[in-house]
Amino acid sequence: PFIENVISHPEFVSGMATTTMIDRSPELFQFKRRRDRATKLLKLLGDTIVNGNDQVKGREKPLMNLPVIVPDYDHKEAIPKGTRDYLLEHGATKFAEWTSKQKQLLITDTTFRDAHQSLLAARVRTYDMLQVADAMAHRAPQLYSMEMWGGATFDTSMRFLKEGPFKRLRKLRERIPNICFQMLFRGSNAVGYSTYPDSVIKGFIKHSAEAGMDIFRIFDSLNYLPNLKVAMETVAGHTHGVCEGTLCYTGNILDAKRDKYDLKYYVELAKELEKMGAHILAIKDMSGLCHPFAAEKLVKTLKQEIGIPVHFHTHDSSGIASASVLKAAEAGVDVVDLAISSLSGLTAQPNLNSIVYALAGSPRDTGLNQTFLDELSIYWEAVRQYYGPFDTSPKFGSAEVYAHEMPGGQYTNLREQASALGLGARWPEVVRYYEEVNELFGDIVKVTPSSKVVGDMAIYLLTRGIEPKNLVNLEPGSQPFPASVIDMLSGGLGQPKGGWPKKVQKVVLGDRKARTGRPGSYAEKIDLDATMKKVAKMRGREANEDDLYTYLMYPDVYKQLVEYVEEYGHARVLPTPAYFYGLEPGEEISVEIEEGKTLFVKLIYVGDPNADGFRTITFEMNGRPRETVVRDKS
Ligand code: 3PY
Ligand code: ZN
Repeated sequence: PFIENVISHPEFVSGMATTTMIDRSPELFQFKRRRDRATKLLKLLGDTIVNGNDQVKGREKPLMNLPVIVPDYDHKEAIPKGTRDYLLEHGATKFAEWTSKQKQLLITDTTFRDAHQSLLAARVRTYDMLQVADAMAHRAPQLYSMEMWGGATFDTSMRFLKEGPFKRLRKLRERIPNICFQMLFRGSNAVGYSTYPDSVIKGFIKHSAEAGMDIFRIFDSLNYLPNLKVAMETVAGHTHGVCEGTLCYTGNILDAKRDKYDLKYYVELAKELEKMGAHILAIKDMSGLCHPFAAEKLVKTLKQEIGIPVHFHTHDSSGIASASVLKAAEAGVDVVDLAISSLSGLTAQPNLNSIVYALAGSPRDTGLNQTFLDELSIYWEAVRQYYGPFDTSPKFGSAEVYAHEMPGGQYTNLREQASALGLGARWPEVVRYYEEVNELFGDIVKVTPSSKVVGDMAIYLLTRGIEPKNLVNLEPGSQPFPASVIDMLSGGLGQPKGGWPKKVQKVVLGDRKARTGRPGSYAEKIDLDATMKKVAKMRGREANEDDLYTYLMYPDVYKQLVEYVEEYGHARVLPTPAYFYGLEPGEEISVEIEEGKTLFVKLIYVGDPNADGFRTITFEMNGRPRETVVRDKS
């Protein structure tokens, strides 16, 4: 039973309490922890009510008028078996063979990762995913996988949502044990933007697999294969997981004038990836440049040239990517990535629900439950309203993407970054600079992190009024170019096809030397045990591998998160409207601060600031009045 405090402890009540009673009664500390949690929660809510959440400050509060209807499922039914059960039973090689043999078009749902990364600047919170997790496990066991981790979400979940990324993985895994989870892994850049030493890459992958990850889509932002080797070997050799070797698609294989990235280039890459041990080949069309006829040709050719299944990933920036998916399906692609209707299209993946409908009754019928998918769409449509301030994708599909080639996942983020720098009104110029910087760099594959470097340089040149075409006339080494640009042109991300343009490299690097080897081979070594101790010291408790690898990816962001949690507790327990926008007087929410322990919190009154600028905020918590004092920073 829950023991309220020392004086209600049975031993105390019996009059037999001794001085060791407190030591022998850990439940008393549990109470203290709960009280701490409740106090911190009120502080967080109070601070949000008075000062606003930094993420949405100064932006209009969105209309949140649609009811949130969480799809139901049969609570008495056992969770049906899914792809993960097959994988765990038969292993990755057999899993890939099974994939190849399926007649139906297999589907990866990207709603929990790429879709919101690409439409809502990666801001969707774990809370909103967990609400539908049980229903997904029960009613969508036919899904091939759910992409729900990696890419930019590892960083943004901490930085902007104040959540631990491993917590997301673990919580979802608990609720969805049957469908394969999939992540996007940036080769030797892991889930960061620079090169990590091999030991970190290996450790991160093994640990993620233990935490519940199944399918690892491993790519390199320049298609520089040596960067993929360590990650691919670790997945295939040291985990239960599936190694998805990835080629990043750029250019246009049907345009004879753009011959840097032609069909032959991709076939060679695919064959290499197969030789390197990929269980599956992914075509990663991160910008949505693989138009329907290119998709048809590419898939048909790859299916003839390699023996492993092919998984097609694209973005709908052009507005015609669902045609690419259907052409790929006709050409025999095994798996495709799609997103639930209300989080699909534009810079995200094409519409899952509509493709499922279109294929119903055809030889490639997906077997998915249309009714459930449509219920999910209604749920996400309502939840999407909460994220209004980040919902900045273009309003229509546009052929301009074929010119600027910006990845879907970068579009909303770069737009956010440009606005933050006061360049919001100059967005068309940002786009033009982006395109010209790509040419300056020799027409490279653009995907994180290389795409971020192009974006950084575009913004740098634009803010300084330097036209990209004039860059080669600058004095070498005379400009404080962004560190990311200097790093990339010195070989820090690896080598692009054909190497870096010499003149540009000279201007950017000045006297610095460029390297041409595999960056991971000269990345500074990291002592994992010593780092673990350092993290434990920072936390004042024993550290675990979730802590270690989160810290290794983003040391500063992790440290800020730890400090935040010490002050405010776990923000992830708050419903999303309360997290971003606080509460209105009279508004009540329920918050599960820990499994089975729910608080009902109602805002009663926000006091005027006192002489020192502090406001007292009165809440009602489980029916009792509680106050918190917050400094008004305005
Ligand atoms: C990422 O690396 O975050 C991407 O989504 C690349 O497309
Ligand atoms: Zn993508």
